Amino acid sequence: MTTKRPTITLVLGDITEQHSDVLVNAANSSLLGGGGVDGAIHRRGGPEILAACRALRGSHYGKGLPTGQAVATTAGRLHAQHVVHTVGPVWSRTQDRSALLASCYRESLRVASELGARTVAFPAISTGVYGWPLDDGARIAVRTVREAALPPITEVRFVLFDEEAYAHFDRALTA
Ligand code: AR6
Repeated sequence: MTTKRPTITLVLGDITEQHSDVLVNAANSSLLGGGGVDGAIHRRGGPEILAACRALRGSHYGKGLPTGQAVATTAGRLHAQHVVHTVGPVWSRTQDRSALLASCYRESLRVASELGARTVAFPAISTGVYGWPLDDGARIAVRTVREAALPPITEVRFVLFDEEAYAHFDRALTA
């Protein structure tokens, strides 16, 4: 039997306004918050998420969550069951870190599927503060999600914050 691959959809908007079983956070390895998506998720999700992140630091991730890995917490007040936090790589001109970026998408989907999620919403990981070029970031995101077949996930939604990011994902999807 072949496993059905999830449908990929694109949305222009703010990930914190999405309704989805899992919302993915573009976090940093401290798990203690930051700017961009991370700041917005903690602001709108409320202190429960930070408390859960602190607990993870105290238990499994004393040294922080390594780049390319993913871990779940409560979604607090967000319209989701869980937030999955992943740490994207910082863009480098001299080093190819694309395997780590792909790993963020793959590991987030693996964690979401273990939680029984049907729908997963992603931001464009690493393409903000971490400086990854949008065209390449979009290609890696789409390619990695396309390769994944992780039941019960049926829909993967990329939530793009501006027209430029949306256009890059649209191009990657139709390529
Ligand atoms: N909804 C959807 N997309 C957003 C939102 C939002 N509310 N806000 C920003 N974006 P970034 P990174 C887009 O910087 O590059 C944080 O400080 C944004 O336009 O959030 O992985 C963390 O703590 C960009 O396209 O994440 C880390 O230190 C994309 O989301 C660091 O930034 C990712 O931008 C992680 O940097």
